[in-house]
Amino acid sequence: MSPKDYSENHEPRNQQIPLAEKYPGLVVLSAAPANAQIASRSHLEGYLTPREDHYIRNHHRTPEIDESEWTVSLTGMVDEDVELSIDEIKHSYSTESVIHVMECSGNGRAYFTPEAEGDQWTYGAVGSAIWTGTPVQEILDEYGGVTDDGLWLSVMGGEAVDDEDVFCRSIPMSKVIDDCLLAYEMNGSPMTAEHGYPIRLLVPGWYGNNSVKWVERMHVMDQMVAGDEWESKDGRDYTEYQQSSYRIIPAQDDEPERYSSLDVFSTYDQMQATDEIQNAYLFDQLVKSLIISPQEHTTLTSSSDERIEITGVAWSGDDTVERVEVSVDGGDTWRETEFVGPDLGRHALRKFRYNWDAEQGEHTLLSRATDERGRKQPATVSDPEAGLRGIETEKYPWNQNGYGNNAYVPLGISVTIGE
Ligand SMILES: Nc1nc2c(c(=O)[nH]1)N[C@H]1C(S)=C(S)[C@@H](COP(=O)(O)O)O[C@H]1N2
Ligand SMILES: [Mo]
Repeated sequence: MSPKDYSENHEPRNQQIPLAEKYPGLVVLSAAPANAQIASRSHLEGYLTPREDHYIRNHHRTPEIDESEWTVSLTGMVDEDVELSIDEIKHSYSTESVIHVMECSGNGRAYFTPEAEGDQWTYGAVGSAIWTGTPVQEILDEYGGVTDDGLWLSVMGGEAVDDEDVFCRSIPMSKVIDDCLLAYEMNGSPMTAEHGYPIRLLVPGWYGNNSVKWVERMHVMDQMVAGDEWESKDGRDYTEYQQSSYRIIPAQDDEPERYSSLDVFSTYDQMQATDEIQNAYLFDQLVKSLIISPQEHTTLTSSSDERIEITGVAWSGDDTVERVEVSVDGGDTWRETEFVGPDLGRHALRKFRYNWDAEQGEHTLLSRATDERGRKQPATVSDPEAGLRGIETEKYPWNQNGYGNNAYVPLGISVTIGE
């Protein structure tokens, strides 16, 4: 018997293995397309979520790709169109790594009443990984890509078959230049097929829907994908996931207006600037936190010299987490927590701790994070009738597709302190 070759070019063709077997730490919401979330908050305890425990969110089938045959084309406002091999992307440019907490914009959809359409993710469509790849800027520079502010890079996934909508996202050029990678490794290993093997876009700090997997083409444009040309290019729609999905659409709205360009990129700001943009796009992540310990529904004992430690994690988008408070009385009063452990950068997890001198009885524990611009998690999700477009008076706006929910009350836990 010859030894097995585990080199990176031999990513096993193991898609015959059922999803639940390949990812035992995940709860499968749907097997085809693959959608699965973390089974427990404790998966977020480390600074990195193991590759097999990182949530999966796919719209189409997972493609089986041979990396030696795959290419990424670069087209649009460039000197000349080119096709890049994975080998060139990996070896002809510098290599950078970034720790990024990636959250699906549908995370927390399960807490909408009435129910919003789509898979009912609770808190588990979030994971932290160190992503390694090539800065997109270097590739654009090499081939004369125009990188002025106001331009867009539309990045297209290669997994759609027949007349399926192409998973395509237009990313503002300023964000591409500052932060984006064409990533080929996750936590130091090649990505699994489900996470985008052999190549994906990585947009640090932004909702997962921006980090296009199985990248097949990058197109430099002076607008986002919008309009007839992109709605029926070669018989397929490239605009669905930019212009129709991944928008904040309150109950009273029909189809959202399709903008060809924007100059406000913060999701939060778009949600507030209701005169300019009626239906925000899901770009950077809203600030959020989760208590990890103690666990839900536990009975604990407390004595005067041994306090109970409340720990958890917080993350945000392009603005760092500045502060996390906890409440042990369901939100009546709040206490300041301290950050513990290293600050691994603005796109990484922040861990917090509070030593609780607990009294006997039943307690509802909540955590609430604030980012450096003073934006706090709201308490609950609004009723659809409220018609909100942005966060107002402690309410997260109910929206048709259940996106972006960062309200803290549904994430709370209850514990009992015994003698
Ligand atoms: N090509 C392509 N890229 C994609 C998707 C997809 O369906 N197709 N899903 C997106 C969404 S909605 C999310 S949240 C992330 C999930 O990445 P993960 O499965 O590695 O966690 O991938 C994004 N990139
Ligand atoms: Mo997502």
